[in-house]
Amino acid sequence: MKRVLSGIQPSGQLTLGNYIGAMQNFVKLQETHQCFFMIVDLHAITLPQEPAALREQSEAVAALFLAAGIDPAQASVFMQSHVPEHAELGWIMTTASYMGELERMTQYKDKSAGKESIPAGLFVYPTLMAADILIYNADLVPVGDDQKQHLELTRDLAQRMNQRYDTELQVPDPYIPQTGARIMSLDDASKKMSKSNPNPASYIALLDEPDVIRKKISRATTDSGREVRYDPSEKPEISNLMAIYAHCANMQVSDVERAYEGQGYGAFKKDLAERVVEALEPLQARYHDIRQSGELHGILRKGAAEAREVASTTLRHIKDKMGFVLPQ
Ligand code: ATP
Ligand code: LTN
Repeated sequence: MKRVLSGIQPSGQLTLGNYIGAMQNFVKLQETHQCFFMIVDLHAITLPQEPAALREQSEAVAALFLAAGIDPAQASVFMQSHVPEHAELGWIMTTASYMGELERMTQYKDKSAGKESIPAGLFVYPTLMAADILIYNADLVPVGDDQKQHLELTRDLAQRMNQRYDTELQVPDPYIPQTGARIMSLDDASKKMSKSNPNPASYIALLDEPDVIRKKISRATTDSGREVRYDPSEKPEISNLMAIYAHCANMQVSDVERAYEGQGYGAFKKDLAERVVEALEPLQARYHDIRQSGELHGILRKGAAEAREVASTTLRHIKDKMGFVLPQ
């Protein structure tokens, strides 16, 4: 069975962008692949996190994975920090990478822009991500569009290691949705929807109450004109809302366009809010059940044990090939 690995940072409340860009594919792929899905807490601390918030958000992301439909009997769900092999291979991958290639990463450039002192962890972030993926020899990595560049670096690092040390690391492929790979911010369609945006009106959190969702959608900015037409370059704002609609209602954007022919933005946005509420309600109900059930930690323990079995074998293989004296 081919392998899949992906992760989401517990750096805030998960948004519809995370759901549409990544989690919906996690759920789909678990049917046909051996899957590892983790909460990347070691990545989240590349920007300062308040300890109580980090703990709460990490548990919330784990519960949301399950609420979205990830089945712990089919996929391994775990905290990155519970598998210490990630940090160790992360260091090895840092030594295999060059400053120049890390300096080119747009996520690094965006997140460090305007900062007086740039945390070193932000800079080496992609080498830890490469370790996350290579340690499972993942074939596929379901992510949103913004992670494409990190995946390319991961592929380069895998090939470099294979050439230099004769390791047999799998060179992974990204798995990116055709529409919805980049859900944009509700207040500015030139920026991606992001859970760490300080303005909560810019995103829909998966746990937003129905009335909050309705309010955020009614206030979302829209392009001039009134035609509900999918055209991301000419009409980026309405096209973004149409992509959200299509994913929540399980339709094609072309069908959404047809359904709203001759109708204005007002009617469309009203219906969109209801489609989003309907899509999130069952997920929210399951989320609350899971948080109350007390089963989360057992599931994470099992997931980490499954993950460690694979991760420790790969790490041993890499260290052996590199010339480390292995403990006998
Ligand atoms: P942060 O703002 O803290 O960087 P984020 O919201 O970008 O967080 P991540 O944890 O970095 O979320 O991403 C988790 C997954 O969700 C990744 O696969 C990422 O590509 C995807 N993703 C994040 N935002 C979007 C978006 N707006 N549209 C589609 N996919 C997204
Ligand atoms: N860098 C990703 C999160 C992430 C990830 C991974 C995704 C960390 N490790 C491994 C896929 C595979 C992000 O910022 N969205």
